[in-house]
Amino acid sequence: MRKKIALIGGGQIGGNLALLAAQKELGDIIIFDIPQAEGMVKGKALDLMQLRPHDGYDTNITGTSDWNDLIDSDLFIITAGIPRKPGMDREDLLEINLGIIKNVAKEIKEKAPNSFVIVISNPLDAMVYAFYKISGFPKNRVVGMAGALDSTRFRTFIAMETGYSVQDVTCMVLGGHGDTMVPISRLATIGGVPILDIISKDKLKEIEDRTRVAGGEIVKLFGNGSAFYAPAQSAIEMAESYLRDKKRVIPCAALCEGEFGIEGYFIGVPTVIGSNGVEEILDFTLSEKEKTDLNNTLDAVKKTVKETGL
Ligand code: A3D
Repeated sequence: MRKKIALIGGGQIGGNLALLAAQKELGDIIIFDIPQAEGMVKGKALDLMQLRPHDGYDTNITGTSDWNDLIDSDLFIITAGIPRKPGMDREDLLEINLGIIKNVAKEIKEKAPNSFVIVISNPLDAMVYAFYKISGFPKNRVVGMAGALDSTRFRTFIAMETGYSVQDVTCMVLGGHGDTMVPISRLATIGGVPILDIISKDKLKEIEDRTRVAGGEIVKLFGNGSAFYAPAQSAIEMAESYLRDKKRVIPCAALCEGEFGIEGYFIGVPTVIGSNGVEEILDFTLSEKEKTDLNNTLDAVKKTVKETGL
């Protein structure tokens, strides 16, 4: 039987999630949005159904604003909420998106208590925490998408700078999904060759700085709304690893209980995702500077989480 994939929020990211999930035949897809946007998600679903003959995939895609259509879904990806506008930081979205996440968590707990949930709505580290607290789901079934995107941005900028294939650039970005995120440049390689043997320290610093504000760079260019293609694909990699038990190692916002010395917060760490959801966090020894940076980003996450009042 095909898996049932529920996309909560059918806006920019939600629409692209549906396209990518369909093209990968991850399961049947339901795009959910508020009643005022029901026509929009039904229209997107129908448009995507009509794309299927080109690619030859047989998944079903539907749109709805009725939670009853989501009963027993296997996987939820949540983008419900508002995105940033120029001049806003992610924390400015807290009040509105928290109200939405609280409601979504209650519904998912009732309609699909055994599902796996990927949260994308911002401010990410606080929204995934709020979902976890309100749903009461076990920690292996709640995760936030951020590090996958931040790392892919870091990889992209390294590939753009060097001209080498982006496929061969490996590196990770840990910490909160904000300007305090921590690119772990020490471990970055291109085809296994340490990055600092290829580009200068100064250049690398420039790339790290650009990575930290990469989301804002796109918000400024758009003028209205935030990035959606790369965020959607980042979440799909996580979803695919869960649905196909791939056990990929992806930086994700997972609940730390002692890993990296962090207790009780969701924050970006290297996470193994398989059919049991978040199966493991790969803890490793950080340099003194990385430890300081991670504590700094943790402080930022704690501050936003505190504002949720949860
Ligand atoms: P957008 O295109 O506005 O789509 C959001 C959708 O959510 C809209 O269609 C709304 O109608 C819908 N919505 C609002 N309230 C509800 C509700 N109660 N139930 C269901 N749907 C609802 O935004 P987007 O897709 O560009 O971004 C979605 C979210 O992702 C925003 O909060 C962004 O800030 C966030 N985002 C996160 C990242 C990360 O890396 C974590 C990256 C990019 C965007």
